[in-house]
Amino acid sequence: NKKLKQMRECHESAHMMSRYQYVMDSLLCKLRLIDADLKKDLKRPVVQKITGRIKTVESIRKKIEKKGLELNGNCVVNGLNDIVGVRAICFFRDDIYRVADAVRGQKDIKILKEKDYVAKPKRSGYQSIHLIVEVPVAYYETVEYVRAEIQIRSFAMDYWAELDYQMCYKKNAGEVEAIRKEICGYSDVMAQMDSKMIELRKRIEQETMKG
Ligand code: 0O2
Repeated sequence: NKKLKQMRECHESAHMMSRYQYVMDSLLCKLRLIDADLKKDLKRPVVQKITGRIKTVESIRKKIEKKGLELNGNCVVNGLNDIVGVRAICFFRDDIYRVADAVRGQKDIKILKEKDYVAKPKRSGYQSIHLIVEVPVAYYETVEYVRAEIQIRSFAMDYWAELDYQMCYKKNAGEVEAIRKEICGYSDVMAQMDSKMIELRKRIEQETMKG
């Protein structure tokens, strides 16, 4: 319809795209700096991978329909916070909280909302920390604030989420019900694995301290 056509034109305009690109790049840089600092402090690798994406118009359209969201006059979708999304994947589960703390400590970005799906996984079994942030984009005389989502998760949680995404996440209810149930159980297996790996790392740290 007319509104969606308008949104498509607006989303894909050079102005919007460069704004989203800027926000994504600055968040990626931030995460790289945070990783470098943590690595230096902890004297071991912390972040395994950092990625980012800008949501496609097709994906925005689907989310608008699914959630019944409204477009406002400036083609901003009210309630859609993740057009820009970045992700930090950590080797160990306890490090995701260190990365989240470091993000909270950044002076130039504002945290609007936090979701801890690690402490309380989603019904699907999905685990991750999500921080909804607002990033300033400065122009000559004005500053615009753009929302973005930072997902922080462990290597094991990421492995689970990527496969769940491929096999279940956006499928219709009923279509993959049995698979969904089974994969949900493996989310616990990932959590156990994460705990075990922390135990092993701590044993090595103790040995190193003794020696
Ligand atoms: P895509 O394709 O990754 O962009 P809310 O804030 O509660 O109003 P929202 O934004 O759906 O609603 O928040 P939520 O539930 O925290 O999920 C945001 C993103 O987390 C999703 O984005 C997925 O990337 C990921 N996610 C959430 N639940 C699951 C899950 O069960 N399995 C997997 N694999 N990923 C999940 P999008 O826009 O849905 O998709």
